[in-house]
Amino acid sequence: MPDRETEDEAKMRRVIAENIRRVEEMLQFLPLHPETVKDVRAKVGLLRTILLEQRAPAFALVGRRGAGKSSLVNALFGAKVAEVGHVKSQTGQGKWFDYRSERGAISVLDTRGIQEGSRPTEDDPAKDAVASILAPLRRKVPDVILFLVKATEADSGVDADLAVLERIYAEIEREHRFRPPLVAIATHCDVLEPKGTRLHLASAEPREEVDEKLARVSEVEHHLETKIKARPKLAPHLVWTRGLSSYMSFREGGELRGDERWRVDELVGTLFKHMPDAGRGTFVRIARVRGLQEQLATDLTRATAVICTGVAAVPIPVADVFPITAMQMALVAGIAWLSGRPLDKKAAAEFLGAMGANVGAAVVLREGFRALMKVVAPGLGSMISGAIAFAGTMAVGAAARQYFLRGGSIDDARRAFADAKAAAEEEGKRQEEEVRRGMNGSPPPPASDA
Ligand SMILES: Nc1nc2c(ncn2[C@@H]2O[C@H](COP(=O)(O)OP(=O)(O)OP(=O)(O)O)[C@@H](O)[C@H]2O)c(=O)[nH]1
Ligand SMILES: [Mg+2]
Repeated sequence: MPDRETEDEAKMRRVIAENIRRVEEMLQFLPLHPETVKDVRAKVGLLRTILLEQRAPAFALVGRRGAGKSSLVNALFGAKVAEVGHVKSQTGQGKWFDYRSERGAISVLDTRGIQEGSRPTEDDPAKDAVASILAPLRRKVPDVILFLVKATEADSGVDADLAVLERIYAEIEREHRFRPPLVAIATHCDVLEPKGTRLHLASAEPREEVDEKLARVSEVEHHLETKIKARPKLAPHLVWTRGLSSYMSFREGGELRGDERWRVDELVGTLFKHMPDAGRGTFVRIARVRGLQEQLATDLTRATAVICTGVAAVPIPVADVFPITAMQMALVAGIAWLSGRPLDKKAAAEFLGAMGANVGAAVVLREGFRALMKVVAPGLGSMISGAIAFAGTMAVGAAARQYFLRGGSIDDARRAFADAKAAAEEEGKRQEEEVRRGMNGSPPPPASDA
């Protein structure tokens, strides 16, 4: 659950929760094939997780002083949230800390001081630096462990760090019976020779210089990967080894002065891939990688469309229209949220209304759902067919992606709506047929006149 929730957001969440509950209740009574119900239930689960059960993603950052742990946190946010540089190494480290922006928080366990090994800490001489990091790992398990090494120092001392990493894995395994994926990162790749060649602006640099630099990056990656693969306790968990640069420069006040990040998007993609759904929504809001926002929004759209097809199979005319519209509104609100906006019911309703041909926002608010229904059910008065519910929902999702994620105008969104609706019609029919086939021996729902 995102922090600092406004009253509006809390209200929107309650509305979504209520609708999800209704849909789940309905599923019990639907004369659907158990397999279909299972599928719809799984999709409802995804919706619930993304929209209602979001939490901060949790990363453990393992790396020695100056490896670039704080810089990496800033690189993920694209803003200064962590203090970079030469803050004096503190003893008694090892606490989960929530770095936050208005878009959400990432929970980080910073292992600063870990390479100081077994030197006792001031406040508790019985504990060494590693032990002080193991304690918080018992309280909370990281989604992913990130191991950071300076590209220029990948040769020296990596073995000592990896020994610490093994202890960390052993502790997590013992405590949680879980082994988080391991992502190995060579930081500071921008300062590899030829130093002046800018990897983040590679197309503007001489080809052979870039190639030379990339060859050095590969060398470091290979070295790092070989070291990790040689350790049977770590090797099975390693999912990614890459060199990158997280260098960003900020003015006193925190505004961005220079951005030399290279391959951070790739890292974001990897972290996204290897974290549970509950952290994904918050993560794509923070990291703002368009492709991942789109991916999650597309998953949500499809899930909602399938749910609506199932709901449309309820043989009670009024029962289906309300939840379908409500689910679509939740979808719009969810996509807007993924883009970084707050969850906002009014904005979602206005947007849905604007997608209906002549339905202005004011009318929508005054007439409420009756007006909204025109969007999905032009021939209202009877049931919505599953095919229309499916295509309409796919259209709503496409329009919301166009508007909220790609910054299109309302007109662009309308066009996306129309295109997606036409494109989804065939699939809608297939989906509906599937639902009908799934109805065990019960009569098919009355045909729609739309
Ligand atoms: N050129 C370059 N500099 C980097 C990169 N990552 C970090 N730095 C710089 O390296 C120094 C140390 O980075 P930090 O992010 O503070 O490192 P840290 O691991 O958090 O260090 P401690 O908190 O002391 O353990 C800072 O001056 C950063 O600006 C990078 O990818 N490229
Ligand atoms: Mg730091």
